[in-house]
Amino acid sequence: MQDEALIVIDVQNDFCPGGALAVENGDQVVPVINGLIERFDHVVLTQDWHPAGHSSFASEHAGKEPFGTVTMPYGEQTLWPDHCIQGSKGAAFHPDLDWNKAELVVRKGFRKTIDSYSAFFENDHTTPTGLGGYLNERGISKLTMAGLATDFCVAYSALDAAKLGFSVTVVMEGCRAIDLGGSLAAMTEKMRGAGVVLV
Ligand code: VGL
Ligand code: ZN
Repeated sequence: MQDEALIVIDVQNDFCPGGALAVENGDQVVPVINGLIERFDHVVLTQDWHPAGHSSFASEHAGKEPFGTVTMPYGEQTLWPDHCIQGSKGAAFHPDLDWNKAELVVRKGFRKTIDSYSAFFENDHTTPTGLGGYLNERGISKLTMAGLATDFCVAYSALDAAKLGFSVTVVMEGCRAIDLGGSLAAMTEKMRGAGVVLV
C-alpha cells in the first residue's frame, strides 16, 4: 500500500546480545522484521547515532551509574552505558537485518547535549527530526513499527506518530524491551491510551 510505511527502530548491534546496551533477546526481532520488510512497499529505518561523550552516557556524569537519571534542561534523562557511537560496530545494523530496501535512514541522538528516543522529536519533544514532514510530503499516513527497545525508542516513536495524526500499529513480536522499573507496562499502557494498535 502506497500510503503505508514500516518504521524499523534501532535494530543495531549495541541493542542485541553482546552489545553495549543489550536488550534481552534483542536479536530475535530480526527474522520477524525481515518478514515485515518484504511485505511493505515503503521501509524507513532509524539508527541511534551518538557522538563520543554524549550527554546521555553515564560516563559523562561524575558519580552516576548507567540506568540512573539526571535532570537536563529538557527534563529527566535516563543515563545509559556508552552505546551506538557514530561509525562503531555497535552502531551498525544487525548483520542479518535485510535493510537494502530501506528508502530512508533517520539518524538520531547526534546532538551531544540532547538525547532522542523518538524517530520524530528529540527528547525536548519539540525539536523535529524531519521524519513527520518527510512522511506527510510522500502521502504516507499509516505506520507500522517494530524494533528496539519497546519501552523507549519504539514507544516514544509510536506516541509521537499518533500525536502527529498518523495511524500507528506496533508489532510486539518484532520488539523487545529494556524494562527499567516497570517501563514496559507503563509505556504499553500509554501507547494503548493514545490509540496505538498493538498486535
Ligand atoms: C534506546 C536507550 C538509549 C532505544 C536508545 O533504542 O530504545 N534506548 N538509546
Ligand atoms: Zn541512545
